[in-house]
Amino acid sequence: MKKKLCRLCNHPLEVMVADLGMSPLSNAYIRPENLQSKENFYPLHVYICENCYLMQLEEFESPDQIFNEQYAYFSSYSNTWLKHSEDYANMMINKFGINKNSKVIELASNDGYLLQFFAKKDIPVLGIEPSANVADIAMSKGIPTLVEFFGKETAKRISKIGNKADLIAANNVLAHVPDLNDFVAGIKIILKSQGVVTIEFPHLLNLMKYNQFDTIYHEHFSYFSLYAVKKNVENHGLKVFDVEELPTHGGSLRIYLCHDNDSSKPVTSNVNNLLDKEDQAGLRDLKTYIQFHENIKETKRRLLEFLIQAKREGKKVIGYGAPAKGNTLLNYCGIRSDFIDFTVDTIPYKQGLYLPGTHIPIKSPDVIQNEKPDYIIILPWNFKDEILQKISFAKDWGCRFFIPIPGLQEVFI
Ligand code: JHZ
Repeated sequence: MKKKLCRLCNHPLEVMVADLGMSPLSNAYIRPENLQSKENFYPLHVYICENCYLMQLEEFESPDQIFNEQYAYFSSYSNTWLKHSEDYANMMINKFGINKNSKVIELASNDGYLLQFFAKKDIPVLGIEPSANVADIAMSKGIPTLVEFFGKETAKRISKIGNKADLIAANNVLAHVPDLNDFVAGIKIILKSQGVVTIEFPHLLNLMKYNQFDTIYHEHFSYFSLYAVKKNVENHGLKVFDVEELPTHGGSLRIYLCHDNDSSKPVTSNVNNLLDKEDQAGLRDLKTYIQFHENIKETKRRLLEFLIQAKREGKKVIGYGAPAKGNTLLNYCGIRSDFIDFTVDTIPYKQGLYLPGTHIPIKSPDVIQNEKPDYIIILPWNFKDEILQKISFAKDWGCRFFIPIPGLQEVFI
């Protein structure tokens, strides 16, 4: 058997952190006419590199099989996320003087959810997005978008035609990149000499601390600490000059990068403070990862216990949301429509489809009123507050609301 190697530093990958069984691709929602066809399942085994501490999965499906014209994730369907993006745009404009003479490039620009806030202020933007269907939406909003994967090759091509950036944003994309070295090398190429890069990613510290194991799926090749990302970008002539902790996606980091020779941007104390915090949380101690596996198994036992009891009592249980993370949870726990009748999602593209592996139907949230469920399990727990507002009407018939992560718990409005 071929030896597994760390995708960042090539060290042999020998420590498996968690075994989440076999799972289909999390965004491979199923059309009704394909329900009887075979589905591909792949091992969902998580490894930690003992050298650079990058947590990672092996690559079973290449990115072009995942991010294509059928990609089901549209960033603009959450008000929370749109607000986060608008606040970011305003902050960058003020903090770094981004203006009509600047160029903002977003890597994995999705449906234009972020660049629209720069474009509205007449700031030139360019999106790079490999999924044609979501890129089309961005273009229909007037956001120029290149439909391709980003890496060294694309970077060379676009910098040749004068497309270097004053600001590069890369939100929730790093995890989706199998060749991290190629991606970061590309960033170095398109960044102007005084330019700034911000990268947001869910923080490994929170994934471990709050048991967010459902965010592990094949589309996410890696799970990042500041320690691992810092090493990576430094190898490519970039420096992390600041870092912020954000509440998004269960707790993310936003790191600020510039060229390593850009002396106009001194490194703030936030960087070392965060590295210390990671150390104290045991991110470079293998024992932390063993405990994580135990927590995952206990979450499964508790959730199943709750559902078995609910079904014995004849309760109608539905899901809210059809996020990719829900598919890891449901497949790992073996929860199908025997436990959860159906789920609902506001993204029209997902309505009428079925969840991969578990074949739970996805409906429009409009059906909740008629179906009058007893319990609703909110699968995108990261949007709990926004969703609770939307379903508060179900309290009229005594419906109760739950989130599955960090462990099953009832939530209240
Ligand atoms: P959401 C995504 O993961 C995709 P997912 C991606 N792989 C990534 O990296 C992470 O985010 C960070 C629905 N919804 O965003 C919309 C409602 O129905 O938590 C979505 O289907 N009503 C790129 O897919 C889902 O829930 C609502 O009011 O796990 C949310 O999915 C809201 C707010 C959402 O991420």
